[in-house]
Amino acid sequence: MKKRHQASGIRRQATCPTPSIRWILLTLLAGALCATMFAPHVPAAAADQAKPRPQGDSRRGESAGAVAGAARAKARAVAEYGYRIVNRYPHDRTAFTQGLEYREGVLYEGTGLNGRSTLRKVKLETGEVLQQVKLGNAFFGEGITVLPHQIVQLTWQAGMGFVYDRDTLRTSRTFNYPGEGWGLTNDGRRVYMSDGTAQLRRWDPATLQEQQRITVRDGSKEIASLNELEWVKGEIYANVWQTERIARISPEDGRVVGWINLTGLLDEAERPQVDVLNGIAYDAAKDRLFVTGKLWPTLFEIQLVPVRSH
Ligand SMILES: [Ca+2]
Repeated sequence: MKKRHQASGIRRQATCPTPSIRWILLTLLAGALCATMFAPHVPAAAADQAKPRPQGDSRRGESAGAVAGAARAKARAVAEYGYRIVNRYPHDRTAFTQGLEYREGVLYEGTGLNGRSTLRKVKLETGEVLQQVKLGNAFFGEGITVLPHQIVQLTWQAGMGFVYDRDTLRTSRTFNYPGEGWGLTNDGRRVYMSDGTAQLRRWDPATLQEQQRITVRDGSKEIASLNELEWVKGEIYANVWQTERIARISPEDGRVVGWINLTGLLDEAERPQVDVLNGIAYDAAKDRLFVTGKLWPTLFEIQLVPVRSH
């Protein structure tokens, strides 16, 4: 527009009678017309976009902030899983399950409650107890883990654990630890132990001496009441006491990398007679995952179904 006004202004002055001035004016007029005709068409918005913005431009700031926020939210989000029931197996309704593992065709189970605590080998398909030992009435049995030649069992508040010969289930020794005993598992090189807090202890499997503790967190939130544990393909699975959720935990730093939601696994009609979900076992040879609960009538083989991935 500005150029058009300039051109029309020149046209209004083109009545000057002097030939040389007229020639100069005509030349200028032609130049102005050419400039108008061949100037690139730039819409106002495009022109505005083409301008370099100062670094503090508010719109650009909002956009970068939104991107950063979305990235943080994505980093915080952990994978979520539901489940599909693959098989149902009978489970002893009187077994107050506190520890569960599967090795070479045998289910190993530790049970709790004073006067009812046991360590047992169970036939998966039938729930038949193949072999068992009872703990003294003073002991409330807790988590177990199976080593190549031994089985380790915790007790809840006695601060004492038992080591059994894997074949005979005879007690070979006892050991002590501070605090409460809840869950156990091992990866072949290290034993992991839960104590009801958000911490996992790492033990030397030969000495059962503590080497390290890691704190389990989902983002910045500590996840307390970690109970029964299981080593599954490089992660520690831990069911959280009084919930129907299993945390999938990185053993390196305690970070929760996924949640398994087992809501609805047990029929509502069976709920009044049972206690909480507790008990995870993994059959590494056949990639089978088993879960059950205290006094549950059923042990489930499940497959995880992703609900939300990273
Ligand atoms: Ca287990």
